[in-house]
Amino acid sequence: MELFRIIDANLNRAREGIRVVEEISRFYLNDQDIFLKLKELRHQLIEGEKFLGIRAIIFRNSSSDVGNKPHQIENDRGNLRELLEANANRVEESLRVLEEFSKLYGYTGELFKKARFSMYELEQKIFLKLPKPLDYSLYLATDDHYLRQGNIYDIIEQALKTGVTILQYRCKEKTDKEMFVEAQKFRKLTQQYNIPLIINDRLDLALAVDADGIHLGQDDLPFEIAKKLMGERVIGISAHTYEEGHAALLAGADYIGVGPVFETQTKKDANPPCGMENIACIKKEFPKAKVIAIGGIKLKNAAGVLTAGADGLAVVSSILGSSEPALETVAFRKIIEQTRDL
Ligand code: TZP
Ligand code: MG
Repeated sequence: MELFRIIDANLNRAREGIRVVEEISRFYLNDQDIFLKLKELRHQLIEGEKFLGIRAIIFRNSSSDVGNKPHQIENDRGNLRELLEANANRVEESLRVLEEFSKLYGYTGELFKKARFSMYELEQKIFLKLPKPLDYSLYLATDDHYLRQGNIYDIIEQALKTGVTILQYRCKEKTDKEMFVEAQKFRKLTQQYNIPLIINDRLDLALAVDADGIHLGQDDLPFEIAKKLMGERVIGISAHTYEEGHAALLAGADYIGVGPVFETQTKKDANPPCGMENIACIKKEFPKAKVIAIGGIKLKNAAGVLTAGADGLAVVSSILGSSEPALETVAFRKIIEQTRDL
């Protein structure tokens, strides 16, 4: 009888896990083929139960289940790939348990084994179709001051070639038409190097050039409105304080830019430096959140900022103002890779 509880628990776990994965394939990927295969897998479990000749639910006793303890509610969100992995693992493990325990009843467990292998295959298919999470490790933002110089596209190209992982077009004092022309150029350049392009402030411009996302400050459009208009595109929010960062992540921001961490000459209306404390506090509460440090980030302080918990370094003057932007970028990359290995 206790063994039937194991069968019941694992049939449920497998069904529930498949259902989650099914929803990803149905509503996110709109992939009918994968969706139907998962549905079939769920039906195979019903067949498996019949095959064992039991109605497992009869043996359920949730209240005396020693594993039925309330979980700590986590203030955390992963990404779709992580959600897929967690649920596919749950299914695969349950199918393995079903396979092994059904042997105790004199069955080969073949049906569950086959289902497990189908799940491995489907998991891989779905994984490859899901968007790769963005790499925020070296986030370069443009600046009007440097854009006035003719060769800015060359500098940005050098940076994209040598290790910048994300580019933000940030422009405060140009006409819409000028900004559109510049943003289009950055769109082309980033596409060439397969680097995501984020537009600062201007949602209309982001949509007009088909950017990958938008970055909003505390006084820009509210997150909910931006979300409605941006759909699946990335939304990043600037946060000066712990409270602002917390609110932005709870609202659903894909990342937050915390700063200015140090003194900066680049942003004229910048708040006083907030130091690295906020980064560590936010990461403690939201370990999976993407937290990017901005403001006065230099080679000399980069390792400290990453060690405090930042997932990425956002820089303007260090790279754009360098006489050797490619070397500067490579040096940042080296620090990032070294800190990752710690
Ligand atoms: N937001 C906060 S500080 C800053 C922005 C856009 C400017 C960062 O520039 P720099 O040159 O890397 O200090
Ligand atoms: Mg802004």
